[in-house]
Amino acid sequence: MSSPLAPFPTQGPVPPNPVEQVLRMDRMPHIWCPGCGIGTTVNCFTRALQQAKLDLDKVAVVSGIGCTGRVAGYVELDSFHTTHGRAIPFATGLKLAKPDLTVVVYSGDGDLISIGGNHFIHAARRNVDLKVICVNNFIYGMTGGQVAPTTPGSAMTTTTPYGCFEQPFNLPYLAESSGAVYVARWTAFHVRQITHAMTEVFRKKGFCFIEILSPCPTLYQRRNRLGDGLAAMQYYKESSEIRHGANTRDVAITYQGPIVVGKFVDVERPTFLDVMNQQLARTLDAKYTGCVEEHVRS
Ligand SMILES: Cc1ncc(C[n+]2csc(CCOP(=O)(O)OP(=O)(O)O)c2C)c(N)n1
Ligand code: SF4
Repeated sequence: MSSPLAPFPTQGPVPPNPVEQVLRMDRMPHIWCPGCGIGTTVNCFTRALQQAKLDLDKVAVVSGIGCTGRVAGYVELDSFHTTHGRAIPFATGLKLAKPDLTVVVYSGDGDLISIGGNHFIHAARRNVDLKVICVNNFIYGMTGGQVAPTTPGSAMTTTTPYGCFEQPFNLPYLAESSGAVYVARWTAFHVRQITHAMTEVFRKKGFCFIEILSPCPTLYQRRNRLGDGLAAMQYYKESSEIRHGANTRDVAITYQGPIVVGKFVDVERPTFLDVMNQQLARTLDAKYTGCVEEHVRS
């Protein structure tokens, strides 16, 4: 029986890879381990940028520190690799100084929710117009696999050798209750849905949060004897249930348990800049020009 797939061409010019246009190819090979899910999310990100037809000169990526934090260094955009936990305050400053930019924060669960947790809740409360992408591998990857505020109960990490006994954050619930206007969760298996979600948030104003569950075969999978990156993908595929609009209270993750994915929140609320402009115009009347850029610079 003949194969339904066309044979991969082995001769002739290699077609250009559309993703490469958005990557700093001179920095390749990247540092991520085989089977790590971070690169998969970056692939989705580059495709979403192209699908949303954004002017790439008006997109900035801000990362903190960690394996995920390295994303900023690999994208051919104005990108900033900041300090640990400070991606959100840096991005907030950038957005307030240059309101016409699409500002993306791309970081790990430890960076965003542990050391950066306070910044996260306040930026969501203020509805700062940031697109926050959180790669959640349930662990501190870069520093050797310590427990994170997302590590599920009973999971092994270097700092919980008898199993984690802390209650992890349910990130979609945290984001929604802090004030995020868009909240979604996908896994590294759901590449089309991730790309779609990223495209949606590029078009939306306000604090948008996408959590992406992602394998860390080197630390999380290995310590828990969960197999390689492919085994993690199999787990995501078999255990995920798409439930758009699910109550975020009900989407907490348990160790190797079911995973609720989907778009949970998509609402409208005035952004920090909208409210600030209204308030200052009301108070200062004609003296207020409404040009935030000028005010910040003067
Ligand atoms: C102030 C400060 N504290 C601690 C560290 C060490 N550190 C670097 S990355 C990191 C955690 C990274 O975990 P996560 O954000 O989950 O990213 P991953 O590496 O898993 O992608 C820590 C604790 C640091 N660089 N700076
Ligand atoms: S240590 Fe884990 S998170 Fe970091 S690159 Fe390797 S697999 Fe990815």
